[in-house]
Amino acid sequence: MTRLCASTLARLPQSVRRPAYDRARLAPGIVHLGLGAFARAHLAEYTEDALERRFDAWGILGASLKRPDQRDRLKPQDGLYTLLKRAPEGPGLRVIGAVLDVLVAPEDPVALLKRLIAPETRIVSLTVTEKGYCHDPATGRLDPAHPDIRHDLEKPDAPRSAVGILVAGLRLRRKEGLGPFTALCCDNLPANGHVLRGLACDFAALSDDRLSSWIEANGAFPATMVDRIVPATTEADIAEVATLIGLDDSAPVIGEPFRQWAIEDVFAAGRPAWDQVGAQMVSEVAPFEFMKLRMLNGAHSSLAYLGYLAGHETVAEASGDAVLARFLAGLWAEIAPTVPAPQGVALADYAKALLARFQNPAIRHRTWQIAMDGSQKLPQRLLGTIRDRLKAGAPIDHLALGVAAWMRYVTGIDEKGASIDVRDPLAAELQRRAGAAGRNAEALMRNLTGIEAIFGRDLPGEERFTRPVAAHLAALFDRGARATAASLG
Ligand code: CS2
Repeated sequence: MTRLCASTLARLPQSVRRPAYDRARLAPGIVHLGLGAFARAHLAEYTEDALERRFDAWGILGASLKRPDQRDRLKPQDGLYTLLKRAPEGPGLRVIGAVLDVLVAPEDPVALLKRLIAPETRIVSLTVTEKGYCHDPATGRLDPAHPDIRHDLEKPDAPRSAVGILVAGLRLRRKEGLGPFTALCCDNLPANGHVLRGLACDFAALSDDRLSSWIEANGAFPATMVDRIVPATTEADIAEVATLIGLDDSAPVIGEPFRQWAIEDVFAAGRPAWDQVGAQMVSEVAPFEFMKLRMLNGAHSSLAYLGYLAGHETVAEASGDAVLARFLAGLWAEIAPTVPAPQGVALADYAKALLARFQNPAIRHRTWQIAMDGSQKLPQRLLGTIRDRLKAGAPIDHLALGVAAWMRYVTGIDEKGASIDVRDPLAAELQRRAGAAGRNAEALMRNLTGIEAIFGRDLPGEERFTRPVAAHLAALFDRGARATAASLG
């Protein structure tokens, strides 16, 4: 079958939406670090809409920080790819044109730095996942001992971490007398703009205090809340897209129809007209972020661990299980009082909409995928909520079960005795600590809560936290995830 690319665009069936602007005139204004499926289904679609609304030099140049596969798939397609939106009532198809090219940083770090100091680069956006920030998830501060950070301090002109790349770009721009680009964090971190600014300043200060002060004074790091459920693309998706569009596309992305983006409107050098295509430009992102990280991601992670242990492959299956759906309702009832609702939003409606999104039968989002990197996710998804509940003297039964399910999951053995492929930057440490405890719930809870980068210094000594977690953990070992969730009532 013929491949999707600029010269075959015209062959798409009428039903497939395609770029409604002159792509040949599009120049890059955004460099995106970590051009994975999420960014191509979220930032790139908003940018595509903005280009159609008001054409300007806001093409996206992607940079992969590790592997070449996105470049290898997208380059032969001139950057074009299909966004397949899966709704219960049927699919929607759109070919996105906003991505112009993809660089692979480790192959040619100098080419990437050149792009960062090009005057036309006005935004550097990032989706590098939680672990990509080389920080301590419990405190949000840079981990100066991280191997990538140590590497970048030694080789500042060939950086490989996202923070090292950003700071190298800012350093060179300062040297050239150029203003900074806006660094736009689009990852699920709390206060993500503020955290990224801190990381950039911390990193710069390790070699040059003046650069750190310059970044502090001049840098632009808007906070954002990003939302769209985007499961990893499978071979089956690739085959289905080919049938639907009549062309081969090696790089389609799959997403739900829902999308949301709240952005703090503090850009250093302009931005696309995202506000005209549905993004919410706000002065305070925090209420959106609390709502999303705690209600959506907190529930997603808890459901992923419990659902995986209960034998559910996808979120739709897990949330369609009456016992787990009831668990979710109880969990949201614990989370909601800790969330200051954004203006005009009723949290009960938000939770109802979340359940419908989770249950979307057209999306196959694997519990295993969401279970990944729990050590980096737990602090902002569950532990902050738990701290707030404890402060208010409120019960944390459901939240504690979410944490216990993570502990049970990282033992690496499922309820049938099969091994679990635990993916986590701390996997070796988790395995060591879990292995030493065996099936002793109290010991396992102690060993894991002892990881300060996750649980901080306070939680291990907080009996109102450790007691229910250990009790749930014992129940998970004895009776399994479903029965334990059912016992919460
Ligand atoms: C998920 C998120 O993989 C995960 O951990 O919870 O990717 C989630 O799908 C998105 O944040 C939704 O916006």
